Amino acid sequence: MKILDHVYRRLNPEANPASQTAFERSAQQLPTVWLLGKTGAGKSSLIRALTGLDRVEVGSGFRPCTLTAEQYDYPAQTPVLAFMDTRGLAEADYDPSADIANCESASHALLVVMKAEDPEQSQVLKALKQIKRSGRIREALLVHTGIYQVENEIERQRCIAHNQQQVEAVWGTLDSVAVDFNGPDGVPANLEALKEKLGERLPIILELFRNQGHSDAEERNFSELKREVMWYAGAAGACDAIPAVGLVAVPTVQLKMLHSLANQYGLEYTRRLLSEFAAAMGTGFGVQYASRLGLRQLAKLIPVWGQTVGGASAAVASYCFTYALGRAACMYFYRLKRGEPITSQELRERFKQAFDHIVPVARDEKSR
Ligand SMILES: Nc1nc2c(ncn2[C@@H]2O[C@H](COP(=O)(O)OP(=O)(O)OP(=O)(O)O)[C@@H](O)[C@H]2O)c(=O)[nH]1
Ligand SMILES: [Mg+2]
Repeated sequence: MKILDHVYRRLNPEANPASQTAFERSAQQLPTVWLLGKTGAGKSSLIRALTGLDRVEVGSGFRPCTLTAEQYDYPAQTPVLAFMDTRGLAEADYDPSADIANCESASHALLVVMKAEDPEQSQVLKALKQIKRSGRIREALLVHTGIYQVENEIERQRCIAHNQQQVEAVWGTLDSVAVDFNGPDGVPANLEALKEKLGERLPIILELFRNQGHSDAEERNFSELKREVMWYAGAAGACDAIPAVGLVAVPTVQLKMLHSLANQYGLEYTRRLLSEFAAAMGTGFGVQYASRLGLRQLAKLIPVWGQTVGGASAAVASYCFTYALGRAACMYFYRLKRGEPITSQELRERFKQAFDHIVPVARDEKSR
């Protein structure tokens, strides 16, 4: 019995516009890093330091999001995260309400970016006051940039403390991190601390940008594809928010993902390949999957592996399921390509591990 295969076989991804809607919906609700800071504060430098990409690569042709901000999607082709870069701050009458509204539809973190050497922050403080008053943005972090541009250490600490006080006078106590994107000897300083603090607010940051050691070649291979798998997972999670398409769209998204992954492992994507993967995942897997799918209750898939992700929404379950399926598929394709055997148990363990691993990110993504 290869029910997973049967489910997929009935679907033709090319002929199914539902999944297109899901990708669009997902792209509109990306977790968002909101950068608030004066011209020259280091907002673009921060995006570059995190992503390791230059401005163009982060998101060529930024998406217009509000009148006063530019949005860069990351990665550009398979976006899972957005950076909203304020540009209206230079205007004396910057009104952050449109930017606040933009952040409300997605999980987000507000980063207040200030050059340590620059005490003139009146526009930023004015905007912060309004944001505070709105009561809608809670997750915030103050980033002191260019700290080594102030050479004297005592002076440096004084500058940082001054900006910190100015901000706290408006916002209240606020966590902060002091960095330099071009520190001593041209090496960035405190980038890891920035990632950790940002990751506390948006778990996806750690998933995307933390330096992760890979124990073997298979994991390294997957890490190259992880962002793409997350992109498909995001689309699958978005399906549930679109009435009447979730049932068809979720497996369609997964099918597209398997197709793309197989190709990237140098395998020809055929029905047979799919059947064999489904068989390798194991009969129980397929049966559970198909029956639950019929109920449109993907969330109920979770107890299949004996876990309790209390209160997980269908969107979270679809996200995690798709991610874990992609992870397991990569392992399968890797072994297949090398002519090495793989057991159902190995695959399922990989699936379960990936599922558990991605829950915090899925919650973050789908917490609105
Ligand atoms: N040494 C040092 N230079 C920095 C740092 N951050 C930014 N800069 C420099 O400051 C200048 C402005 O930085 P950007 O990142 O472009 O600033 P921005 O906030 O994006 O500015 P706008 O796009 O004009 O709003 C650039 O020349 C950067 O190289 C830092 O941490 N250390
Ligand atoms: Mg910039």
